[in-house]
Amino acid sequence: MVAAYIGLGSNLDGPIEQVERALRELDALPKTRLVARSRLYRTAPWGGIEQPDFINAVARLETRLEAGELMRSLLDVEHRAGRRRDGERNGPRVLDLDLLLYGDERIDDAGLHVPHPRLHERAFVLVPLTEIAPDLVVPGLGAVRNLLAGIDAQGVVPADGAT
Ligand code: PH2
Ligand code: MG
Ligand code: MG
Repeated sequence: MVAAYIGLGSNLDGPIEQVERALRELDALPKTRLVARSRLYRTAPWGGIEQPDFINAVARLETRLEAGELMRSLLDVEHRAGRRRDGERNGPRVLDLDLLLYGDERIDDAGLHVPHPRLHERAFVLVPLTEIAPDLVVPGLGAVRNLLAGIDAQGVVPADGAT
Protein backbone atom coordinates (compact mmCIF):
# COMPACT_ATOMS: atom_id res chain seq x y z
CA MET A 1 0.00 0.00 0.00
CA VAL A 2 1.17 3.49 -0.85
CA ALA A 3 -0.12 6.70 0.75
CA ALA A 4 -1.05 9.18 -1.99
CA TYR A 5 -2.24 12.76 -1.47
CA ILE A 6 -4.71 14.32 -3.89
CA GLY A 7 -5.54 18.02 -4.21
CA LEU A 8 -9.15 18.68 -5.20
CA GLY A 9 -10.48 21.94 -6.62
CA SER A 10 -13.56 23.34 -8.37
CA ASN A 11 -14.97 26.77 -9.16
CA LEU A 12 -17.79 25.91 -11.62
CA ASP A 13 -21.14 24.06 -11.61
CA GLY A 14 -21.67 23.71 -7.85
CA PRO A 15 -18.12 23.50 -6.50
CA ILE A 16 -18.99 22.08 -3.08
CA GLU A 17 -20.96 19.20 -4.58
CA GLN A 18 -18.27 18.66 -7.22
CA VAL A 19 -15.60 18.20 -4.56
CA GLU A 20 -17.78 16.06 -2.28
CA ARG A 21 -18.71 13.77 -5.17
CA ALA A 22 -15.10 13.49 -6.25
CA LEU A 23 -14.12 12.42 -2.72
CA ARG A 24 -16.69 9.61 -2.92
CA GLU A 25 -15.36 8.60 -6.32
CA LEU A 26 -11.78 8.47 -5.03
CA ASP A 27 -12.90 6.14 -2.24
CA ALA A 28 -14.57 3.92 -4.87
CA LEU A 29 -11.50 3.55 -7.13
CA PRO A 30 -10.17 0.01 -7.48
CA LYS A 31 -7.45 -1.07 -5.02
CA THR A 32 -7.90 2.24 -3.23
CA ARG A 33 -9.54 3.71 -0.18
CA LEU A 34 -9.92 7.21 1.14
CA VAL A 35 -8.39 7.29 4.63
CA ALA A 36 -8.42 11.01 5.43
CA ARG A 37 -9.84 14.22 4.02
CA SER A 38 -9.60 17.86 4.95
CA ARG A 39 -12.48 20.25 5.39
CA LEU A 40 -13.58 22.24 2.38
CA TYR A 41 -11.90 25.61 1.99
CA ARG A 42 -13.04 28.63 0.03
CA THR A 43 -9.97 30.05 -1.67
CA ALA A 44 -9.11 33.12 -3.68
CA PRO A 45 -8.14 32.26 -7.26
CA TRP A 46 -4.40 31.89 -7.76
CA GLY A 47 -2.69 32.55 -11.07
CA GLY A 48 -3.75 36.02 -12.13
CA ILE A 49 -7.04 35.21 -13.88
CA GLU A 50 -10.25 36.88 -12.77
CA GLN A 51 -12.66 34.04 -11.94
CA PRO A 52 -14.91 32.78 -9.12
CA ASP A 53 -13.42 31.63 -5.80
CA PHE A 54 -12.50 27.96 -5.63
CA ILE A 55 -13.50 25.23 -3.24
CA ASN A 56 -10.37 23.22 -2.37
CA ALA A 57 -9.66 20.16 -0.24
CA VAL A 58 -6.98 17.49 0.13
CA ALA A 59 -7.44 13.71 0.48
CA ARG A 60 -5.12 10.94 1.62
CA LEU A 61 -5.58 7.65 -0.20
CA GLU A 62 -4.13 4.25 0.47
CA THR A 63 -3.73 2.55 -2.86
CA ARG A 64 -2.23 -0.39 -4.68
CA LEU A 65 -2.54 1.41 -8.01
CA GLU A 66 0.75 2.38 -9.65
CA ALA A 67 1.29 6.15 -9.87
CA GLY A 68 0.50 6.19 -13.59
CA GLU A 69 -2.69 4.17 -13.09
CA LEU A 70 -3.77 6.47 -10.29
CA MET A 71 -3.10 9.52 -12.49
CA ARG A 72 -5.26 8.05 -15.27
CA SER A 73 -8.01 7.32 -12.75
CA LEU A 74 -7.94 10.95 -11.62
CA LEU A 75 -8.30 12.12 -15.22
CA ASP A 76 -11.27 9.75 -15.63
CA VAL A 77 -13.01 11.19 -12.58
CA GLU A 78 -12.39 14.72 -13.90
CA HIS A 79 -13.79 13.74 -17.27
CA ARG A 80 -16.94 12.18 -15.75
CA ALA A 81 -17.51 15.45 -13.90
CA GLY A 82 -17.58 17.24 -17.23
CA ARG A 83 -14.03 18.59 -17.29
CA ARG A 84 -12.90 19.49 -20.75
CA ARG A 85 -9.28 20.41 -21.29
CA ASP A 86 -9.93 23.41 -23.50
CA GLY A 87 -9.84 26.18 -20.93
CA GLU A 88 -7.02 28.61 -20.33
CA ARG A 89 -4.13 27.70 -18.06
CA ASN A 90 -5.06 28.33 -14.41
CA GLY A 91 -8.58 29.23 -15.55
CA PRO A 92 -11.95 28.07 -14.20
CA ARG A 93 -12.68 24.36 -14.01
CA VAL A 94 -15.51 22.10 -12.92
CA LEU A 95 -13.09 19.66 -11.25
CA ASP A 96 -9.32 19.48 -10.88
CA LEU A 97 -7.67 16.49 -9.21
CA ASP A 98 -3.91 16.84 -8.73
CA LEU A 99 -1.64 14.02 -7.61
CA LEU A 100 0.38 15.90 -5.00
CA LEU A 101 2.43 13.09 -3.47
CA TYR A 102 2.80 9.36 -4.09
CA GLY A 103 4.58 7.81 -1.13
CA ASP A 104 8.03 9.34 -1.01
CA GLU A 105 8.58 8.94 -4.73
CA ARG A 106 9.87 11.56 -7.10
CA ILE A 107 8.50 11.08 -10.60
CA ASP A 108 9.23 13.15 -13.72
CA ASP A 109 7.44 11.64 -16.68
CA ALA A 110 5.41 13.27 -19.43
CA GLY A 111 2.22 14.41 -17.75
CA LEU A 112 3.22 13.15 -14.32
CA HIS A 113 5.35 15.24 -11.96
CA VAL A 114 5.43 14.18 -8.31
CA PRO A 115 5.70 15.88 -5.86
CA HIS A 116 3.45 18.40 -7.59
CA PRO A 117 5.90 21.09 -8.74
CA ARG A 118 3.96 24.08 -7.36
CA LEU A 119 2.67 22.49 -4.15
CA HIS A 120 5.02 24.44 -1.91
CA GLU A 121 3.86 27.87 -3.12
CA ARG A 122 0.08 27.29 -3.00
CA ALA A 123 -1.84 28.06 0.18
CA PHE A 124 -4.94 26.37 -1.25
CA VAL A 125 -2.95 23.11 -1.13
CA LEU A 126 -0.81 23.66 1.98
CA VAL A 127 -3.63 24.73 4.32
CA PRO A 128 -5.76 21.58 3.79
CA LEU A 129 -2.66 19.38 3.60
CA THR A 130 -1.40 20.75 6.93
CA GLU A 131 -4.84 20.07 8.44
CA ILE A 132 -4.57 16.32 7.76
CA ALA A 133 -0.78 15.75 7.69
CA PRO A 134 1.23 18.55 9.33
CA ASP A 135 4.36 16.44 9.76
CA LEU A 136 4.32 14.96 6.28
CA VAL A 137 7.66 15.51 4.55
CA VAL A 138 7.60 16.57 0.92
CA PRO A 139 10.64 14.93 -0.69
CA GLY A 140 13.31 17.59 -1.14
CA LEU A 141 11.31 20.35 0.59
CA GLY A 142 10.60 19.38 4.20
CA ALA A 143 7.53 19.21 6.45
CA VAL A 144 4.33 20.72 5.10
CA ARG A 145 3.71 22.80 8.23
CA ASN A 146 7.05 24.54 7.63
CA LEU A 147 6.22 25.14 3.98
CA LEU A 148 2.92 26.72 5.03
CA ALA A 149 4.69 28.98 7.51
CA GLY A 150 6.66 30.45 4.60
CA ILE A 151 3.71 31.68 2.53
CA ASP A 152 0.69 34.00 2.77
CA ALA A 153 -2.43 31.91 3.53
CA GLN A 154 -4.88 34.78 3.98
CA GLY A 155 -7.06 33.93 0.99
CA VAL A 156 -7.88 30.42 2.28
CA VAL A 157 -10.79 30.05 4.74
CA PRO A 158 -13.01 27.12 5.81
CA ALA A 159 -16.04 26.99 3.52
CA ASP A 160 -18.54 26.14 6.26
CA GLY A 161 -18.42 29.29 8.24
CA ALA A 162 -17.84 32.90 8.88
CA THR A 163 -14.85 34.76 7.46
N1 PH2 B 1 -6.17 25.80 -9.41
C1 PH2 B 1 -5.54 26.28 -10.44
C2 PH2 B 1 -5.31 27.72 -10.63
N2 PH2 B 1 -5.70 28.52 -9.52
N3 PH2 B 1 -6.68 28.81 -7.42
C3 PH2 B 1 -7.28 28.28 -6.35
N4 PH2 B 1 -7.64 29.08 -5.35
N5 PH2 B 1 -7.54 26.95 -6.25
C4 PH2 B 1 -7.20 26.08 -7.25
O1 PH2 B 1 -7.45 24.85 -7.13
C5 PH2 B 1 -6.56 26.60 -8.40
C6 PH2 B 1 -6.31 27.99 -8.45
C7 PH2 B 1 -5.03 25.40 -11.51
O2 PH2 B 1 -5.14 24.09 -11.24
MG1 MG C 1 -4.43 22.13 -10.19
MG1 MG D 1 -4.73 19.48 -12.53
